[in-house]
Amino acid sequence: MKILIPILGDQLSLQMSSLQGISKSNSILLMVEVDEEANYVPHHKSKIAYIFSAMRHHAAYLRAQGWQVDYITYEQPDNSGSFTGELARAIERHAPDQIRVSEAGEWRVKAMIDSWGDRFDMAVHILPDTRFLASHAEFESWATGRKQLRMEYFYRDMRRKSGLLMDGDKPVGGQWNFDAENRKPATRDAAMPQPLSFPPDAITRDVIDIVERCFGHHIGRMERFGFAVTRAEALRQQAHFLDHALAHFGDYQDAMLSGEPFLWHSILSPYINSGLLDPLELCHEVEERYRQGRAPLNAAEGFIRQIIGWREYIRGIYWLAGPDYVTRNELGAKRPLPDFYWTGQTDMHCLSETIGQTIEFAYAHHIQRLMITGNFALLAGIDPAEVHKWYLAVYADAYEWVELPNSLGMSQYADGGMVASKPYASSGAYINRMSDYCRSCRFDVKQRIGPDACPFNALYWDFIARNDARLRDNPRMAMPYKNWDRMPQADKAAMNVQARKFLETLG
Ligand code: FAD
Ligand code: DLZ
Ligand code: SF4
Repeated sequence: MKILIPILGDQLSLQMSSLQGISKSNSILLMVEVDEEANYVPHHKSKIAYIFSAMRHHAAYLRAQGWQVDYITYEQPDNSGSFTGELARAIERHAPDQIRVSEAGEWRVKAMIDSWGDRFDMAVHILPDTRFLASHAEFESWATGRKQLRMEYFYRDMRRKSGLLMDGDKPVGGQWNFDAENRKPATRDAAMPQPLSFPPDAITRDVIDIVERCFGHHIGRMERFGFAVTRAEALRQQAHFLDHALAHFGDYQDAMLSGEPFLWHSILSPYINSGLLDPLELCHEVEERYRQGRAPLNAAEGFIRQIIGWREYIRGIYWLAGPDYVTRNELGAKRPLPDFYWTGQTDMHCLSETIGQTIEFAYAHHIQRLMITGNFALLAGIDPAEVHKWYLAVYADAYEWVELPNSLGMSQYADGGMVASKPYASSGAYINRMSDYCRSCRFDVKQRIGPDACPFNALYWDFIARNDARLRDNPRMAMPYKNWDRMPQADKAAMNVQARKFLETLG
């Protein structure tokens, strides 16, 4: 019995379900660099280079472990450009009896894999992706019958299930969530950690050349490409984070500083999502640091919540919501994405800083994504489908299952509150409190009206006013509407004019 096993670009782990319980001598692993995947959105150049290089290194690693790997490079002359086309060619080459594959991470590729059985008239075994704590069935059964889905309650179940930070059946420290301690603004500090940067080896340099040649028009710079491209390198970044950043991860999780893209974040998401790192193994390491007294509880709990809480919850929502989720637009936002999202060229310093580092590193941390680029798009009424495609393109960690509920749901409220209990909308005051951006901005964060007024201020009140019918009844929006109702009519009108004038400048 000969088995052909496609390994997708985000399945770079020896633990994949497709590799368990079969003989290496009867199996051929198929890995393909294809145009369809590289171009379904205009991915950041570093993202493509990272994935191709990590795939090439993983193929070498698999071979060293005794697997037979058939690897098709992007520039191979007969490369058909699609998963299905490459599978067809591989079937001709190897004449397998069976195809075996771990399930895809998104609806688009799932539909493709679901069609293979008929198309190739062959048994196709699709196995669950066991890199997650909750299966699809478990998430569905958790969600069934609940009036509102909230991450916090799901997270508590995941704590119980994994045993992470538990004392028997009680949470360590007597509390499930220490988020209230995790909102400190940061000051620049000589001891601030920087993530490791891995100099490109010959494989990565080749891939960077290909990307420059074939995707030169895509967003991004690769001069400072420093991603880990093997599991061994990713484990070094993991250890570096645990040793140098975890202890302050909680305190400064929401902070932003000019010229400091990484702060105390882990910079591990590309590796976790593509399979080089195991999320649960990482969480156990984090707990271990806490138990050894090397990281405080607010940091360890905060980090573990991001992984077994938010990451798992977001995946659950993606599959629960179905393939039409991508079309949701609860607030009816229609404006096109401003060009500066692709160039970083805007006078608004918070945006130029966040987008600038995105272009440079294919990275921005959560609060930058949520409260700078996301918040601006929400306030300005940008079409959520365009916002989604931007996030999917520009970040090295972006795969639809994790990006879409975060962008369309959490940040744009386009799902009407499935992910977030209220819109993450804020004026300039929040940005000023959590960052030093406003100090270097040509706009004045304290002003609401006039040529120097921070655009976020009038846009915020314009957002509140134009979504009155949709949001006023949300109990978590009671305060903004109370303040809006108290505002003198003349101020409301001036704010509206200010917002309109600004929006006209977006084109
Ligand atoms: P850290 O701050 O160190 O957090 C640790 C880990 O927790 C991350 O590596 C990640 O695996 C996980 N995590 C944290 N928050 C989330 C979350 N909300 N959803 C899922 N996992 C989370 N994350 C992605 O992995 N891919 C995306 O495409 C993506 N798109 C996003 C789009 C928007 C609009 C927003 C608001 C968030 C998005 N996130 C996405 C979540 C989060 O911003 C990133 O996971 C995080 O910034 C990655 O950087 P880090 O590894 O340094 O994370
Ligand atoms: C994101 C991406 C890119 C840019 N290129 C490839 C590729 O050439 N080959 C591949 O197998 N995977 C690639 N990926 C990741 C896939 O898009 C991802 O594995 C699927 O979307 C899984 O759902
Ligand atoms: Fe951003 Fe407004 Fe602050 Fe400028 S003043 S950095 S636009 S929040």
